[in-house]
Amino acid sequence: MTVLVVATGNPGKLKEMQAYLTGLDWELVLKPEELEIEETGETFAENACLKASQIALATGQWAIADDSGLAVDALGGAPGVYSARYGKTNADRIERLLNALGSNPDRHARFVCVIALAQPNGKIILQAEGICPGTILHEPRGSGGFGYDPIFYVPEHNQTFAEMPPELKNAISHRGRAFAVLLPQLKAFRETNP
Ligand code: ITT
Repeated sequence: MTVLVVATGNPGKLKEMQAYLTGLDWELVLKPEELEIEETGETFAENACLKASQIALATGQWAIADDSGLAVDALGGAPGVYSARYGKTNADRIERLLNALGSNPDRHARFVCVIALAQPNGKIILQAEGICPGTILHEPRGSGGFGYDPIFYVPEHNQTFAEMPPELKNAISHRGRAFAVLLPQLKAFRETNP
């Protein structure tokens, strides 16, 4: 089986990415911990490609990377690509976001995810984007998931991402939607390039 390096250092993301990739004909391996790629891009797509490409080159293996974040309308799309750098811990990031929004009645937001797949020479061969709209609550709710999940509410399901069973979050999330686009392409690619 061909090795595929899952190029993330975020344990929450890793768990979700593994759920989408398990059962495919790839041997999943973790990114070496010391390999940290600086995210210098200005878009999710640039950063996803950068991470996949650099990790593929550094390991000499296929690599798959996710760049994602939360874009809040009333904050002009912030924290966006800076979602991971918005605070030191998940609690800090949530607190900063809630303070920035204050009592603003416009709570519209969306999670965005771009997944990129690089071959061992660093060339990106597949890319897919997923978006999940929702709103930002005034207080955290739920204990599942990771990151901003406790304040991200999905009206259709009357739950935050952190209140949902993992299978539901995985089915409707930005990451789920990106993988729903990427997986058929990946399977087709494997069939034509065994
Ligand atoms: P890697 O680059 O190593 O994958 P990272 O956490 O630095 O890990 P990003 O730069 O893509 O990854 O930042 C994404 C941030 O957006 C992440 O740290 C969370 O704070 C937030 N985020 C992304 N997807 C999320 C989700 O499904 N639920 C909650 N927060 C999420």
